[in-house]
Amino acid sequence: MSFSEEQEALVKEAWEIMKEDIPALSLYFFTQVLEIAPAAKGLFSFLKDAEEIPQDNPKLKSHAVKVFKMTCEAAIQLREKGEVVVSGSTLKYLGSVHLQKGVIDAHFAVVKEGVLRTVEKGVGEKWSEEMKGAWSEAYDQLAAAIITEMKKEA
Ligand code: HEM
Ligand code: ISQ
Repeated sequence: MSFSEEQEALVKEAWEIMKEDIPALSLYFFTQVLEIAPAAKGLFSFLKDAEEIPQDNPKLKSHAVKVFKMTCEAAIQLREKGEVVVSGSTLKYLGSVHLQKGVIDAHFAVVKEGVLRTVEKGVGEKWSEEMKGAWSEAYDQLAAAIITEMKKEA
């Protein structure tokens, strides 16, 4: 299935809205991920020794933002090229970070659910099945690229 201009626009539209509320949405994103998989807390350096999710941690925010921005970039590439292309060095870095931290395939579905819930919350009444489909597709393709790299390095 190819990725349409409309789908690309839905991903971009959501991110434009979400950008305005990064602190709250970053917190919400981590809360969702940890609600689904509490053990994932131990994987993140800035969470593992904390009692609760820190309310104003720059690392937490920047990590959350990276996941959304990269998914947004994946959507643009999917529409332009029909596939997600992550530059070689970035992909190698992503593969090795996740491998080293002990991330497994199954975690990607958890983070996906966290991404979708956060977009839903972030965009409010603009949320739709079409928007969900567009984010899902872009995330899946990006995740597949990272997982392939992790397998190469394992
Ligand atoms: C680190 C992106 C999926 C757990 C990172 C970093 C990026 C990233 C860019 C490096 C941040 C930095 O050092 O500047 C992504 C993307 C994903 C994804 C785009 C999916 C498409 C996952 C999954 C897990 C995970 C499924 C498992 C829960 C982690 C952990 C770190 C990390 C534990 C290291 C955090 C630390 O510094 O302690 N990720 N990630 N990631 N990611 Fe992911
Ligand atoms: C995975 N990788 C990097 C950052 C993240 C933030 C929240 C949930 C999962 C993540």
